[in-house]
Amino acid sequence: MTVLTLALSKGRIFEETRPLLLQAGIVLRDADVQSRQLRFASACGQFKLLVLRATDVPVFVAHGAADLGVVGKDVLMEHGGEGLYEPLDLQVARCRLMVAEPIIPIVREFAQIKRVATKYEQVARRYFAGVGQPVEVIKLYGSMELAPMVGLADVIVDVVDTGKTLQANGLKATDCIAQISSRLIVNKASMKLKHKTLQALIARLADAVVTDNAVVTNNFVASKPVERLGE
Ligand code: PRT
Ligand code: MG
Repeated sequence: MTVLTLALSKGRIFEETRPLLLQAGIVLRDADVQSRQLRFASACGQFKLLVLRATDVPVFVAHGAADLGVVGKDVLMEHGGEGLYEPLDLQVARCRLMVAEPIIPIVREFAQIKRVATKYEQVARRYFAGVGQPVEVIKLYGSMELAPMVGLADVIVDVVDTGKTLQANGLKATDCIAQISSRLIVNKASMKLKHKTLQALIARLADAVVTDNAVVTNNFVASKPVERLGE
C-alpha cells in the first residue's frame, strides 16, 4: 500500500473539503478531527493528514513534507507555486481577491504614493505593476480592514465573500484581482514516485467535485466500498 501524506488547513477549507475526501474514499474519524493532534491517519490507514496554517500548506507540499494538499488559489498565487502541480480545482471555499477602498474618501494633505495594506504582498505588487500604478505595499497578517480607517493605507487587498466585513468597516470593493477557489496541489517528485496512487486519487476527487452538487449524506458515502487506491 502506498501511503500518501495530505496537508490541509483547519477552518473553512477543511470543512468544505472533508465531504469530497469522503466521496473519494478517504474517511476521517470525528475523534481525530476534533482532537488537538496535528497529524493523524485516515480510517483505512492509507492517508496521513497534516493539519496546518493555510499559508503553510504549499510550503509543506513544495518541500515534500506532504505529497499533496488543499489550498486556496489566493495562498497559491502568493506562494508562487514553485515545486507544485495544481491538477484539480476543488471548487470549494470560493471567494474573490479584491481591492477595496473607503466608501467615504479619505483626503490626504500631500499627494503621496498609494499605500496598499495586505497579506498578499506579492499578488498586490504584481497587480498594481500590471495596471501601471506605483504603490507602497504594507504587509499585514490580519485585520486588513482596519488599515484605511487608521491612516495606515489608502486601499487594501483581501479576499471577499459576502462583502459584509468590508461594509462593516466602511469599505467598498473597487477591483477584482481573481476569482478564488481551493486547489489540489501535488509535490512534483511525489507525482513521479507515487504516480499510480496519486492519479487514482485525483480521478476520484475529480468525480467527487462533479457530483458535489448532489446532497450527499455521510451514510450513503460511507456505505460504498472503500478500495485502497493504486492496488
Ligand atoms: O484564519 P487564519 O489566519 O488562520 O488563516 P486563513 O484566514 O488563511 O484561513 P481561513 O480558514 O480563514 O481561510 C482559508 C481560505 O479560505 C482562504 O485562503 C481563501 O482561499 C478561502 N476563503 C473563502 C476565505 C473566505 N472565503 C473569506 N471570506 N478566506 C477568508 N475570508 C475572510 C476574509 O479574509 C475577510 O476577513 O472573511 C472575511 C470576508 O468575508 P465576508 O463574507 O464578510 O466578505
Ligand atoms: Mg481567516
